[in-house]
Amino acid sequence: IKPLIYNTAILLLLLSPLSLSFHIPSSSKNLKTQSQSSDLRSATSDLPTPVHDEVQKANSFLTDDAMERAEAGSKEEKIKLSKDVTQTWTDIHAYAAAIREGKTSWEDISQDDMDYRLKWVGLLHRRKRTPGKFMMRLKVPNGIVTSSQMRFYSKSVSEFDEEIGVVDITTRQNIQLRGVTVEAASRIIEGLHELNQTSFHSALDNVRNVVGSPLAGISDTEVIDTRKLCTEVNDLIIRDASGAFGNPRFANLPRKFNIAISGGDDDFSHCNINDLGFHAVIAEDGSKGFNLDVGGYMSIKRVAESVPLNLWIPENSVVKLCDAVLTVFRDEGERKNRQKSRLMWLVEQYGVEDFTARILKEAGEGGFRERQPHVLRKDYVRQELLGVHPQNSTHSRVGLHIPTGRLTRYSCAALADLADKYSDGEIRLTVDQNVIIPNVDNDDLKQLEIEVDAIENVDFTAGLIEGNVVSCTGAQFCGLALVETKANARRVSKRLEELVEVPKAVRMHWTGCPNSCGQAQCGDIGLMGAPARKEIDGKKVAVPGVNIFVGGKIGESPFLALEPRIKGIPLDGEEIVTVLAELLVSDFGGVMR
Ligand code: SRM
Ligand code: SF4
Repeated sequence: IKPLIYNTAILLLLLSPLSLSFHIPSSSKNLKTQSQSSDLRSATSDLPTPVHDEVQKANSFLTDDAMERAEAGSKEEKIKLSKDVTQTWTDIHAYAAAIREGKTSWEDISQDDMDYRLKWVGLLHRRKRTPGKFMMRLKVPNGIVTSSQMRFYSKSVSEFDEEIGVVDITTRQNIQLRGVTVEAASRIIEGLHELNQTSFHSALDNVRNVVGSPLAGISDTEVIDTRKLCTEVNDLIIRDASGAFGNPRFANLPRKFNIAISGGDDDFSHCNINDLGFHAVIAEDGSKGFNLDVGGYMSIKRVAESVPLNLWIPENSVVKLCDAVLTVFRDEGERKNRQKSRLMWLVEQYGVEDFTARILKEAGEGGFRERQPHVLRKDYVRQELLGVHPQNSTHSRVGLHIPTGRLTRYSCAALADLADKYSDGEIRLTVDQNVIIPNVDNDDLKQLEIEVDAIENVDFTAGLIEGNVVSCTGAQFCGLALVETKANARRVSKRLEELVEVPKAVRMHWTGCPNSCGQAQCGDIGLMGAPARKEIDGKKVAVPGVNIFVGGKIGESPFLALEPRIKGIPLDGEEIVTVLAELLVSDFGGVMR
């Protein structure tokens, strides 16, 4: 009887226009929408099979306690409760169909769907900067992309205006497509699914892209190859019990959640700023596994470095452990004050020891042990990612610089061609927003260099300053930005490269606001959007500026520069260049050219 009831319920739900959240205000434009409700029904009548049926809604996984707290929780919690977020996959098809048939426009879609719930399928409405257009955030576990996927990104954004139809590599080794319309969104996601990739679970209160080592499987010093693990953890998050994309179990978390898996001594994944950071360590008896750090995060109100647990996890229990932590976080995490919803707050509420006991209870048997000693080998030097590096006696990996991670439709297509020709179709992304072409035959390196030189926005070689810039999205697309970042980062680093010679790489991290998506506190130099004042015509006026952080460290001895050393430097003009040039000389051994 039960399946019959549920199936009937689904049918009714699908046929009901009420499941769609078009908002019905009183302007004449929207009166059009009301009069079109029957049209809308016909537009929705041939909807695709929804990903989930009634028993599998995200909210049905909340415990009674979590549900009560969500009901009394933040406005975001209420939006997630008022319509299950898993419904958005069905909704986006219906909205697209209705718009394509000229029956409505994106402006008639409720703001709760447009600006919030649709994030569950990876669609972030850029209302402030490009109204009606989305950024679509994908999932790229371990940052590994195939040439077919890269070509698909190019094709997908090619139907949008050239200026906004671009592709970004993110600081989580991930891809974002821009300029996406409602009409195109569901089609693009279906195309991704055909290529075994998704945008689901990438942007709402979900687990973000699982970051791994960009040198997995191609580094002599690696302890554990992170590729399989990142895929397995990603599958835990994004796939339901049948293996389909979209997992209601973890679709309504209290907040975003970051997981990083480091396969060796370089910690390319930045474990210290992730909610879960797995450090590969060989146990005293020779078995492979990970020490676990928890609670790292950055936000406007608080930047917290992760804390170590007295816990070592065998390689084959990582998924189990992630499952346990996510379950505890989903059921017990804060749902009222979003500034206190990140995992660290729950860890602190328990205390580190009790938190460890709680997640172990949830996980059950898994061969877990006490944290294992890890001593950095004496000859340790962090491996370089950019440039040509031997992989074995016949092949090399080639790290290409992508200025501020921004790719055009043409550069994506060209990268796909390069990968097909030189690396069996494989492209790797890094958290520094660059790419690695692995497995290149040494005999082909010269030809590869010639071909890369012909591609816009892709550099075979880059300066020690320009090549090490990281930048968040900034004001071009991000509504939270205080300043433009990517264009400023490129202009300023080019000038600095001309002015100062530095003895080694200087990592400059640009971030448009204190959310620190560009991880300013990790940079050798971090630049964070902030108010500044400048004298214009004898008067001090407010202009966009930056606060400057100095001394962040990544890798095996990470350090977050929590307080800015210099504040309020205007971004336009030369002052920012002068200030940074002085810093390069005073702190980084730079010499003026
Ligand atoms: Fe972020 C919000 C972009 C990595 C901390 N981040 C946003 C939004 C979604 C805000 C918005 O709606 O506009 C930005 C979208 C702009 C756009 O159009 O691209 C945005 N964050 C990014 C990306 C694209 C920056 C980049 O150019 O690479 C990165 C996407 C990563 C990914 O693939 O998923 C990105 N964001 C980060 C990181 C770095 C990291 O994960 O290593 C952080 C700090 C680490 C962390 O999360 O703890 C970060 N983003 C935030 C926060 C502060 C979180 C908090 O707990 O308060 C916000 C604000 C929020 O979530 O409410 C935010
Ligand atoms: Fe936007 Fe601020 Fe994140 Fe930059 S740091 S992408 S400006 S939210």
